[in-house]
Amino acid sequence: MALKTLGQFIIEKQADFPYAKGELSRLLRDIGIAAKVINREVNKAGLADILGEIGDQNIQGEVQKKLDVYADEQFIEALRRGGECCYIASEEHEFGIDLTRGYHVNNGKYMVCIDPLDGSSNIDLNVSVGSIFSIYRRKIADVEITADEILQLGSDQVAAGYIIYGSSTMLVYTTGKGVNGFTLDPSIGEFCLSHPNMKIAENGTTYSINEGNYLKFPQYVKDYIKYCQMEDAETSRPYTSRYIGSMVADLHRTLITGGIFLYPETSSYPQGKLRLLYECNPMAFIIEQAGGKAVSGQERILTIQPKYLHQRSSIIIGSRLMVEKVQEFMLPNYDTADVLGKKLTFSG
Ligand code: AHM
Ligand code: MG
Repeated sequence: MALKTLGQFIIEKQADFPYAKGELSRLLRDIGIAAKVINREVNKAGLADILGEIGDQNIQGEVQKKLDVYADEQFIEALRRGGECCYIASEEHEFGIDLTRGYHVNNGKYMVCIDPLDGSSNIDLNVSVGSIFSIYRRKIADVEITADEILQLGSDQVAAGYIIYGSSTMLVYTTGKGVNGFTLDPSIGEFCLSHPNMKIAENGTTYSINEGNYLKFPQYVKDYIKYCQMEDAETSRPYTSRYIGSMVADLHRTLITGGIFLYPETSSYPQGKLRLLYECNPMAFIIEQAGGKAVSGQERILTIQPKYLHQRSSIIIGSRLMVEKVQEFMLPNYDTADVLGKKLTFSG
């Protein structure tokens, strides 16, 4: 069977957007190019010290950068050169980057939020890391950009995706018409369609949460964890626990095998830890497009009004029935004792 590259696929899909003149396609292409360059560096992460000649310089005399800074620079340069993006919000920058000013002026229609290298604390451990992106259209063109123009609802995203740098490198994205996954074929240097029309199972048997925070969780999360651990043949419990600590990797598994991922509010992070604009919203868009669900408390992630750029949110995301089960545990009149069995007692 002939391989379909990301570039070919994007062009084919352009017909889905009658109003578009190819700008979004070019923007996605630019992101794909940045992803390949970042992939190359991530792949040789363990060699960084060996390849650098003196101190922090590599053999080309370039200063060696931490990979998350490097990834950030690659995305910004690719978006600046591509010309379709006018504004970038990145995890690595306190303020948004206005590309309508500076040495290469862009007046493109699109604004992009990025987490250039998510889970970067895992980089030295050879554990999968990822990049996440979220794309919005400018609401009002032809006027000067203001910083809060990027504070749109997640439901306004025109596209979102992630790249996982794992045992193979994949790019998964949606433009609101389903989710498609592409695997990088290193022999030809192209992302090739490998996972068309991805769907998440309605239910699953894997839960993913940093259980080290157990004592800091609200009661409904503690109760849900106990529920996952209890034996019940009918619902295939106890469930399996899997937590990599790299959101992209944990959600990629959740998308493929079904399951649930939680990063709830904790006593250390009362609003949740993960960032709404470039972590929760893009992942929520992808998982919803695959048939799953993503909420913060009882609220859909995609309808939370962002108030500032690095806003955090709690998130419960994955297979629809599992997310809805956690939401039941939140209800004030929910009879937890009845569900979990009266003989169990909970402490902490
Ligand atoms: P980062 O953007 O600084 O890499 O942090 C985000 C990461 C996510 O990838 C992951 O889900 C989470 O932080 C893990 O946090 P914790 O170590 O508290 O479980
Ligand atoms: Mg991150």
